[in-house]
Amino acid sequence: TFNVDNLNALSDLHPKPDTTFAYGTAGFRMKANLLDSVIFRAGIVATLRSKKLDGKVIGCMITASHNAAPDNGVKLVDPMGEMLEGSWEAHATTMSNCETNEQLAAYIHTMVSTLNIDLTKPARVVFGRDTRPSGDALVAALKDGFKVLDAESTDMGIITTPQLHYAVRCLNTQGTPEAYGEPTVEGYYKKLADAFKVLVEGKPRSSSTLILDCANGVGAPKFQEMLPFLGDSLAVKIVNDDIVDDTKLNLNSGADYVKTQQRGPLGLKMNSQDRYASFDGDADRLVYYYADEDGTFKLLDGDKIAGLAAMFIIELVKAAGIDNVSVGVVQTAYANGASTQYLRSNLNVPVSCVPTGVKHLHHEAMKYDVGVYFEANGHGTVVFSPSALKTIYTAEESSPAQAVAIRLLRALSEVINQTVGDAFSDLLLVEAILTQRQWTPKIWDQAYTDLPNRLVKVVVQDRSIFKTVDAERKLVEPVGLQDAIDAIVLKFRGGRSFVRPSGTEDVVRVYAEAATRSETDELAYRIAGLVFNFNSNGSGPRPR
Ligand code: G16
Repeated sequence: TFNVDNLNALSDLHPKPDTTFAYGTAGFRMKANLLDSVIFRAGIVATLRSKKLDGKVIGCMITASHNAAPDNGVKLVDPMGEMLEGSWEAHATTMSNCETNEQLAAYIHTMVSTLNIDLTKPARVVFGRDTRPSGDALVAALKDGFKVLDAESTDMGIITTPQLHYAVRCLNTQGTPEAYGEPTVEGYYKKLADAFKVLVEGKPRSSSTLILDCANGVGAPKFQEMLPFLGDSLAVKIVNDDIVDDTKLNLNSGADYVKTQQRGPLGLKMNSQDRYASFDGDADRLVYYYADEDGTFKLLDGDKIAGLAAMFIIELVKAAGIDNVSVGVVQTAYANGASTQYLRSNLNVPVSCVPTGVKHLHHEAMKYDVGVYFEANGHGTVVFSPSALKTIYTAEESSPAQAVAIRLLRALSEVINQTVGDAFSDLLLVEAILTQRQWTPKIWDQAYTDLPNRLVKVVVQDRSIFKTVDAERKLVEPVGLQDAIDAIVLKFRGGRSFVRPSGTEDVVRVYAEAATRSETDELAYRIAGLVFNFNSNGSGPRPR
C-alpha cells in the first residue's frame, strides 16, 4: 500500500482544472497553463510503470515538440527507448481525469491490484525538457509526482526528445550484451559522430553549405554542442537559433512549417548552390529542401528520406552478401502516393501503412529485420532486429567490396538512433548517404516526382466526433461525411484525400493529392469546406 496522506498533500498542490485530458499521438499536449495536474500525475504513472517493470528506467520528456510556444506536454518513454505501451496510455488518460484526490487514490489502487504491481519494488525515472519557459514549473509538478511513490529520479536538464529516448535505452541496457551506449549527452554525441566519420571516411565532402534551421528550439544549442565531436567531417551553418525569445519557437520556421507551407523558413534567402534542412522544436523531425536553378522550392520530406535510406540499405545488404536480411518500409496515409509507388516498384520493398504516430510505425517496423519508418512530416528512423545486427556483426568478407559494405552497415546501425525518430541522427544518415554517393539534393530528388499535395488544418468545435478506420484513411463518424468526401474525390484526376483529427493540436487535418497543383488545392479546400460545414461544427476561420 502507499501513504494516502502524502498523495493528498501533494495532489492538493496540483488541482485538476475543469478539462478532459487524453493521451494523444505523442503524449498529453495542450496549453501549458492546463497541464500542471496532468504532469504531476504523469509522474505517478511513470513511477508505477517502472515498478511494474522491476525498476527499469522510464523516461519523461516535457515538450510540445512542433506546437506553438504557449503549448507544452509530456511524452512517456518505455525501457528500450520506445513510446509508452498503448494499454498504459489508457491508464495515464484515466488517471489524468480523476476529479478528486479520493478518485486518484482509488485509481492507483486499481492499477496496483489489476496490474499486479509490487509497490516494494524500486522505481527509476529520468526526465528532460525542451526550451519552453513553462518547462520549469512543469518539471516541479513532475517531481512532486515522483514523490508519491518514491521514485528515484535523474534530471537531464534541457535536451532534445531523442536524446532522452537514447538515455533511457542506455540506462536499461548498461552492462548487458545489448548495451546501447553511454547514458549521457556526450556519450550520444560521441557515438553518432564516431559512426558518421566511418561513413564518410575517404570521400570528398560536398562543396555546398548545409544550412540548418533549428526552429528556434532546443536543437540549436544541442547541435552546436555536437559540432566539436564531428570535427571537420561536417560543415554546418545553423540558423533560427534564438531560444531566448520564446515566442519565436517553431514560428515561421522549423520542419512542420516547411513541410506544411511547402516553402523555406520565413526570411531565409535560398540559393541553388546550398542544401537546407529543418528540425522541429524538440529535434525529432527533419526535412531537407533546396532551390532549383530557377529558384523553385523543392522539398525532400520524410518520404524522400525513407526512400534514400531504404535504397542505400538494400544495396549495402546485397553488397555485403547477406541478402537473407529482410528490409521493409512503414508509412502513414500522409505518404505521397509517388513515394509508395517508388518503394514498391523500383526498390521492390514491402510497404505497410499504419495510423499516424511514431509509436505505430515503430512497432510495425520491428516486424522486419531492418525496418525503415518515416512519416511524411520527417519523423522517423530505422530499426535493426537483434538477428539482423548479429548477421551484420558476424558477416565475413570475401572481397574488398564486401568488406566495405559490412563496415558501412555496422556504422549505419550506430549512427541511427534506433529508439525513435531523431533529427540529429537522421541528418547524419542523409549526409552520409549523399557523401557516399557524391549526390546533390537534386540527384536525390530524382528518385521520383511527388504528386502535388496539400495539408490543411480545420478548426472545429469538437474534434473528438471524427472517428477513422483503415489506418486513418476512412471516416466512420460523423456518419455520411466519408460518402460526401468520396463523391468529391471522384471528380479529381488522381485524387486522394482523407480527414483525421489531430492528436497534438486542436484541429482536424485534411490531406489531398491530385494530378496538378491547382486541382490539389481545389480538392483540399473543397474537402476542408465540407468538414467545416458538417453539422455546423466549424468554429474557427473558414479554410481558404
Ligand atoms: C507528433 C508525433 C508524430 C505525428 C505528429 C502529428 O510529432 O510524434 O508521430 O506525426 O505529432 O500528429 P497529429 O497529426 O496527430 O497532430 P511531434 O514532432 O509533434 O512530437
